Amino acid sequence: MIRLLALSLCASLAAAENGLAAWLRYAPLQGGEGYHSTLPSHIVALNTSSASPVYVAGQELQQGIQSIYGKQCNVHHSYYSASSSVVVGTLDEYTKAYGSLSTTPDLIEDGYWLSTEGNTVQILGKNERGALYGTFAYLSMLAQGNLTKVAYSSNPNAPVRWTNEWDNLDGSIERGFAGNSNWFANGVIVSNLTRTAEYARLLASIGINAVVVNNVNANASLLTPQNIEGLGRIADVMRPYGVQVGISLYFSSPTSGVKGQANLTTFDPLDESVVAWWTNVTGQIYQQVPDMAGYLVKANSEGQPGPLTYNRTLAQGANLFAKALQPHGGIVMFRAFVYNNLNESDWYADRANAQIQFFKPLDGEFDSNVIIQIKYGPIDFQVREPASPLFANIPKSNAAIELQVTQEYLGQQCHLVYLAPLWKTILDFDLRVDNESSLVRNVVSGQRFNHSLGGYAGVVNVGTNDTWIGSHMAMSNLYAYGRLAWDPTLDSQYILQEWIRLTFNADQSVVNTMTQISMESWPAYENYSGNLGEQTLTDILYTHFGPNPQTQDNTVWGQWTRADHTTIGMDRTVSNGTGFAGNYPPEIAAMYENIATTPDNLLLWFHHVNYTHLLHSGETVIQDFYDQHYAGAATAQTFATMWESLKGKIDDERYYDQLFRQVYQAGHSLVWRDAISNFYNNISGIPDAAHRVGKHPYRIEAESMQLDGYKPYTVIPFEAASNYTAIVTSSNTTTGTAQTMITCPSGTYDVAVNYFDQFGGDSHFVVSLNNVTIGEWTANLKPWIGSSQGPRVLGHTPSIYIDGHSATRITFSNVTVAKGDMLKIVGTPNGIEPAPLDYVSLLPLGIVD
Ligand code: GCW
Repeated sequence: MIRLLALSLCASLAAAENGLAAWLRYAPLQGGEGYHSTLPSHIVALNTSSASPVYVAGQELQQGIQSIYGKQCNVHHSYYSASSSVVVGTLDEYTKAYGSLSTTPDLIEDGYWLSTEGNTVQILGKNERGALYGTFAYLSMLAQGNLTKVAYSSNPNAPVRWTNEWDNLDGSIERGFAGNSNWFANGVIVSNLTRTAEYARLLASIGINAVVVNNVNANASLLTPQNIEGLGRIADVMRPYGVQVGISLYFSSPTSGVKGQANLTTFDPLDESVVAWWTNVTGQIYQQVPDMAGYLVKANSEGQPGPLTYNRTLAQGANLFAKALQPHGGIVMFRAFVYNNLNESDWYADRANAQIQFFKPLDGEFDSNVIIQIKYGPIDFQVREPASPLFANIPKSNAAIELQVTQEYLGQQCHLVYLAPLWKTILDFDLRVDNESSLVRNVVSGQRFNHSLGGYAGVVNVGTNDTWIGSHMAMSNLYAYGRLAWDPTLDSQYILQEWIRLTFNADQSVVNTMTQISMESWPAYENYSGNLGEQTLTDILYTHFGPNPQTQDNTVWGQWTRADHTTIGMDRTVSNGTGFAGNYPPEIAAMYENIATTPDNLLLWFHHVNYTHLLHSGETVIQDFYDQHYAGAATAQTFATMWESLKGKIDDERYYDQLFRQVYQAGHSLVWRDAISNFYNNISGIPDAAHRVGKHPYRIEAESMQLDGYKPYTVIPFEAASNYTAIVTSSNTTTGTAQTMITCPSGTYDVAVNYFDQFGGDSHFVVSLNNVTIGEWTANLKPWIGSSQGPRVLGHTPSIYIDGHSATRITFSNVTVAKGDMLKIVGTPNGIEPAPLDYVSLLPLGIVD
C-alpha cells in the first residue's frame, strides 16, 4: 500500500514546463523540508569514474533529493560511515566496502536490490546499470511523496529492452511526429549530442538498455568511417546511463559503394567476400563502440534487399550478421515483418500468413545470438489485431515483440491514445502451445521455450520537439513501454498513475481526470476508427492519419477488408478462407475458426459476413459500426471538457498545449465518425436505425450557401466531406464569400465550422453574423517541417489535399444568434489552399454534431 505524503498534493506548479524533463522533473514537494530527517544525509556512489552509471546514480540522487525535498547531500565515492546515508553500487562493490548483506538478494543482469529500511538506504545492482535502475526506482518513490519502508529485489522480465528509432541520415524520421532527428543531419552524426544524452537518461529511468539509432529502412552510408566514428560519440554519451547503441543495416551495403569501405559486386550472404566485408566492418564498429548492442535487420520486405535475391534463406541472411557479431557479444534482431505484394482477387491470399510461411520452416536454423523481432499483430500496428501466431510457431528461436510507441496508425500524437491496454491484450494473450499456458509475455521473456535471449523492441521515434514524441500526454506511452518491458505483469492503470504523478502532480483530481481520459482513449479511438477487428481504416496509401477506408482494398498491400455491397471482412478460416486461423495452436485455432467463439472485436479480422450478421451483442454488424463510431466520437468530446477541469491544477504551458490537442481530437473524431459511417452506409445501402448517419439537422452545408468567389468542390474521398462536397475559392488569389440567412430559432449556440487545413497554404477565415465578426482564424495547424516547431503545432503527416487528414473543426462557443441574421464566411486563400469550407453547424448548447 503506497502512502503518499499529505503535502505532496500541492506539488508546486513549476515554471517552464515544456515537457523536456518528462517524468524526471523532480518537482519540489511543498512541505518537503519537514521530511529532511527521514531522508538520507549522505550519498555514497561506489564508483569514481564520472562515465559510470553508478557515478551518474550518485548525481541523480543528489539532484533529486535537493530538488524534490530541498535537502543538500554530499556525494562520496568510497566507503563512508554516516548515521544516515544512501549507498548505491554493484552488489559486489558494496560487499567489498561494507561486507555482505544478511541475505544475498537473488539478482540477474540489470536487476537491483532496494532497501529503505534502517538508516542506510541500499541500492545495489547486479551490474552498474542495475544500480542506476534501482536509483531511479527510489527517486520515483521520493518524487511521488512515497516514503514507505521497502526492501525488495527487482529483476527485468527480459534481457532485450530496446527502442528502435526510425531516424534517417538526412535528419528526417520515418513516422516521427516530433521534429527532426536528435542525432543525424545531412548524412552524418551531429556534433551536439546533448539531447541524445538526455534521452538516454529518460530511457535509463524506465529500464531501457539499448537504442537502435537509425531507420530499419536503412542507408548503407551509415557505415562510412566518419559515421562509425559518430556512432562512437553517440555511444559515449549514452554509456553513462547504461544505454547501448545498436544500428539497422542495409543488407546490400557491400555493393552500395560506401565511402571508405570496399565495394563488392555481390551481397550474397554465403559469399566469402561478403562474409569478410561484414566481419571487417563489424570490427571497425566495435573499435569505436566496444559495447555495441547489435544489429537490427529488415530484409526482403517493402523493397529492402535481402538474402532471397540469391536464393538464400532468411536464416542464412540473419546468421551472416550473427557470426560477425558473435566474437564481440552482439545480437541480431531480425525482423519478421517480411511479406510480398498480393493479389486481392485471390480469395486465399493473405499477408497475415507471410510471417508463418517465411519463418516457421526456418525454426532451429537461426544462430543463438539471433532474435526474431515480431510485430505484435500479423499485419501492422493496427488499432486491434490478434497476437501474431508466429510467437507460437518458432519455439527453437529467440523471440522479441515489436511495439510501436509512435502512433503511426493511431492518431500520430494528435489523438490521445494510451497504448498500454492494447499492448497488454497481446502480452497477456495465451497462445496455448501444446495445450499449455503460453502467454506471449512468457514467450518473449524466453521463459516459455527456455531461451536466455528475448524481449522487447519499441519504435519510439523521438524528435527535437520539447515533448520528445509530439505531445505531453503521448509520453505516457513511452513510460509504459519501458515499465512493461521490465515487468509486463504491471497493470496499465497503475503505470499510468505513476506517470501522471511524476509528470504532472499527485492532486487527486488531476490523477483521476487524466486516468479517465487515458483509459478511455484506446477504446474510443478504436470505436471511431475501425471497430470489430476491421483495422484502423486510415489512408494506408498516403499519410496513415485520417479516414480513408477504401484505400485498404484494391491494393497489393494486403490490408484488405473485402467490403462490398452486402458483405465485409476477411475470411481467415481454414474451412473456407485463407487458413490463417490454423496458424494458431489447436485451442486458439478452433476459437477463431468458429464464428460463434470469435470475439466480436475480432469478428471481421477472421470472418467474412453479411452486414446484417448478428454479433454476440445481438446487434447487426452495420448497426454496431454506426453505434460505435458515434459512441467513440462522443467519448472524444468529453476528453476536451474533462481536460478543461484541470485549469489551474497543472501548469498553464502544458494545460493549454494539451487542451489544443483535445479540442482538435474532438473535431477530428467527428470527421472519422462521419467518414466511416457514410462510407459503409453508402456501400451497404442500409440505413442507421438511429437515424443519425447522413442526417445533420444543425448543419448548413457550405455548398448550399449563397456563394460569391467560392464554388462547390467534389471531395475525394467522398466520405471526407459532409454531403460529399466542400467549397473552394474560384482561384487561389480571390477571396470568397459564403452567406446564408439563419432560419433556426433565436438563441445561444455553439458555432462549429468545418474546414480543411492543407499543407502548402495558410488561408484566412472570418465568420460574422450581420457583419459583426464572431470569429476568425488562419488555417495553419502546421506540421513540423525542418526544425521549426511550436507549441500549437500538430505533428501528423501533412496532406496537400482536401481530404480526411486536412478536415478540421473550429468552434466558437456561446454565440447569440437571432433568426433572420445573415451568417457570412469570408475565406482568403493562400498558397495552394483555396480557403476550403465544408459546413457550419449551429449547435444548441450541449449538442455536438
Ligand atoms: O507499416 C510500415 C510503416 C513503414 C515502416 C514499416 C516497417 C519503417 O508504414 O513506415 O518502415 O512498417 O515496420 O518496416
